[in-house]
Amino acid sequence: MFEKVLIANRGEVALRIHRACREMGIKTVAVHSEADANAMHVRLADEAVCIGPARSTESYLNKSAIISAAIITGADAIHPGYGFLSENADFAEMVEEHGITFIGPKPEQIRMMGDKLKAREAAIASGLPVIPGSPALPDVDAAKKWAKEIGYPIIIKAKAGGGGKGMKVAFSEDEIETAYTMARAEAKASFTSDEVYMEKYLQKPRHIEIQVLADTFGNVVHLGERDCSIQRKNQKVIEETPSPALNQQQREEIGEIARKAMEQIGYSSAGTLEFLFEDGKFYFLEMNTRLQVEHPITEALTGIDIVREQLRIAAGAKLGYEQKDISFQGHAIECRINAEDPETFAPNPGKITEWHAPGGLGVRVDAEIYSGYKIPPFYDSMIAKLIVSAKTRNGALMRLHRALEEFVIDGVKTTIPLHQKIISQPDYIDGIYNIHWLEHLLDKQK
Ligand code: MV4
Repeated sequence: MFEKVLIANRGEVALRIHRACREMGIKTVAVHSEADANAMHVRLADEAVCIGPARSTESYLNKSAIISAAIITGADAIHPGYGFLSENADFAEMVEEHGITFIGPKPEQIRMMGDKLKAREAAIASGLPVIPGSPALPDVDAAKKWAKEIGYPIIIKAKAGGGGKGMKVAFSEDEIETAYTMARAEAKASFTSDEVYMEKYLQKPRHIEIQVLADTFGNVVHLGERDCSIQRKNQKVIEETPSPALNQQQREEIGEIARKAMEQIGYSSAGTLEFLFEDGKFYFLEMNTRLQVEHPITEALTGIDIVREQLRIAAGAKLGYEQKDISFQGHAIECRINAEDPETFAPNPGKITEWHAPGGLGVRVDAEIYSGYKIPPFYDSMIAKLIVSAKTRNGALMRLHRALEEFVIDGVKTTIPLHQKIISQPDYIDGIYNIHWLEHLLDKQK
């Protein structure tokens, strides 16, 4: 096992990784920007290195500063967390070139999944169901030809995309030219490539993802699904598992399909396969090769520490269990709590004057906040994750009401009132929602 791991991240995920390392007897190195000198992950780590100014391009995205910090402190592995450099194949490669282990999949796998068209091809080859779609579209005429073939409505996506950027929908041929031109321009502005492709547009899907774990010996297990349909502007707000939309047969089928596909691809580490689910059918969307924000709800059902497994796999250990050894117990829901105005969603950084996290049976709070902590204005506004679990969905919902009520965060506005509103809606209570549900709810209340 590693002796010392450098955590190339900040916020709750830095603390999350530190906790897994501590329990495994691994020493930790925190890296931080000048703005994060007082952060909890910096205080708890065995060592800390300042890697640059507040702006993340000069600190948390500064590859050579991070690798230098690892060399200076003698860290034998780097965990990238989520966001920042976590899905940067060049960084993973650079880390390995310096004789340091990158805690994640091989750079080639990160690179392949980062190219949405290549990921789609790999998905098809490994038996995953995909949405009817096109190859790369060189011009508007090709776009029109493929749209006729696929049938309207269609969606044009960036090959190097993800996260919803550069996506344009067209409902008929007269909308194609604008959609194509705009998608291409957005892709050029945001990504390394301006190539685009097309898929049939699904109008009311749910977003369901499958968590997998794979070791470097070809052993793969899936850890079930997460329903992440409650989102706003491509940012997830609440996630739950199991999905209220699936029956046991659908759940086992998609889990097994995902597991076999990962075997076929030769994937290793933790990963997540994203699907759209509509009218009883799954369609592969993309794969995330990193630890995800919402991983704790899966941990709540399976009892498996996903970060610990990432560390073990990266150190060359075998999974040591099979699919049949994994059991799923109860129901879990996660709320992402942001320092934002709950109505306008304007970021609201500042000093936390009072902090009291809820507790009790089935309640987990992942955050790195303390009373008196000053949230810096330079980063993502997520300040805490509240994860509740219980034997049933209703039990988890009741517990979530209780825990949200108990939460005290003073000094900044937070999205706690938004969560209270969402979980009081009859449709949410009944589990009836799709990826547009929250945005519709917010529109209605304007
Ligand atoms: C789609 C889609 C409908 N049909 N593809 C958005 C983020 C990117 N990862 C893929 N996305 C979508 N792709 C087809 N063919 C709808 C979305 C989408 C979405 C997907 C998942 C979660 C939230 C979403 C919000 C808006 C659109």
